[in-house]
Amino acid sequence: MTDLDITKKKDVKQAIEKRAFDLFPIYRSEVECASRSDIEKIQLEKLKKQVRYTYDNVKYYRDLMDEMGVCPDDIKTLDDIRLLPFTDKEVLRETFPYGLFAVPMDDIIELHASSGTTGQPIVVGYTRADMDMWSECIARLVQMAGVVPTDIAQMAFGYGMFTGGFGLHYGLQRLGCAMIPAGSGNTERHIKMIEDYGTTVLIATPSYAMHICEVGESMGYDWASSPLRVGLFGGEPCPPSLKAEIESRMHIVCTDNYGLTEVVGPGVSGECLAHRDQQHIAEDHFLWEVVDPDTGEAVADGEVGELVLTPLDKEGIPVLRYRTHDLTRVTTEPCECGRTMARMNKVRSRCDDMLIIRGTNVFPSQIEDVLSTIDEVTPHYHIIVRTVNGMDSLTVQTEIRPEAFSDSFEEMTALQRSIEEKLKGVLLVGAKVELIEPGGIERTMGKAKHVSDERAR
Ligand code: DLL
Repeated sequence: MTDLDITKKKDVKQAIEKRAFDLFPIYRSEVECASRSDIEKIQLEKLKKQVRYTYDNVKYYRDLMDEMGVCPDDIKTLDDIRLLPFTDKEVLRETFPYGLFAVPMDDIIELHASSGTTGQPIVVGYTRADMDMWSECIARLVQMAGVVPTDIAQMAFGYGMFTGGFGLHYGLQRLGCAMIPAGSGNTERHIKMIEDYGTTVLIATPSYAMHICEVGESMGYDWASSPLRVGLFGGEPCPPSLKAEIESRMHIVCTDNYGLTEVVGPGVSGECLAHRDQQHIAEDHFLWEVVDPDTGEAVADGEVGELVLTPLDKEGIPVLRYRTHDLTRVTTEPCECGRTMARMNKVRSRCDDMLIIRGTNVFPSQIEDVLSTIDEVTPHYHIIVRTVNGMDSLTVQTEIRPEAFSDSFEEMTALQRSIEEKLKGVLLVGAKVELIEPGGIERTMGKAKHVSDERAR
């Protein structure tokens, strides 16, 4: 067992299969492996300070808390967080650009922004201490995937205002990795760089990683003998079937990591290799709650609900109880990997991405799950909702694998009908399936857009 080396591509999968997690380093182990009572002690101490800091420095929160009759001294236990107001993305839009900043611009050293779906951007600012904390969180999560200081890491997230690019960049550098700031796009060049520079770690959205994989294959690149060993994904939901497919076709081990601009960016939580469908939350920096999206009340322990996050030591823009709209459940059971930080289930759906089709609730992730069970189709799909004769009409475009593609009309129609039936069985509402020829669904270099809702509002 001890002769396995997790920096060797050939050994890393075996180490995971043998569950030899002692071979994977744990950075800052004293915090990541602390007892629950120690974690809660750190959280309470930080929460009290953070609420005081926010009240004293952000007029928006001071006015709101005064109106609610809550003061920072009311925070005596972690449960007292429920006395505080929630924050939603709307507030960041309304106070754009700097209304929620707690420090003068002189103390801000970097800005990031997210465009969201409505077009009005939100902007966040980081102080030097924020950047330090952020890099620290990233350095931790990349190590969960077995990244080590000697790795060569190639960035395929976009840089610019997107939080993913620079976030991962600084954290990997903090660990000591050599960063290749390639950015997203120019896919053939990415493959050439992996080979030329001996890249061992690739950072991308899972959609873009899939595309890089396909382009490599079409160029005749042999992923099995490529130096690449680890994929660091995030920024969008990553269905288990997609991760497994990328891992087997690219011969790498991939982790899927979660975060959001308003809270810090990537670094909020990261997948360890012991539980491939969960991510450890950096609980010493982010206090989590899971609430009922309709009532805002806490759900029972371990139940699914909306994740609410409060950064515990952010200086630039210290949001309180941020409503992520992401649906998950959290467990505080210690993990086989040695970490004790709580684990959240991978986010597959948001409370605001539910489609109501002729009165029935449909989550895109349900469609994704059905498609992932069908051998003949690729992970690429697109959902279109329209109004036809005054009624909602749901169309699912799914791309056929080259080896399953046939000129026979009968065969293709039979496949289409069987997918329609499977979808109907799960969604309880009819969907029209369109089979798209191999390569026919548009590829993305960033986050995939799987749904077009073209209904008149
Ligand atoms: O996407 C942060 C990030 C970048 C995380 C790169 C990891 C790697 P935003 O652009 O603000 O920030 O989008 C945040 O994206 O509320 C989730 O709905 C979704 N999201 C992010 N990561 C994941 C993930 C970044 N691993 C929003 N799984 C979040 C599922 C994710 N959804």
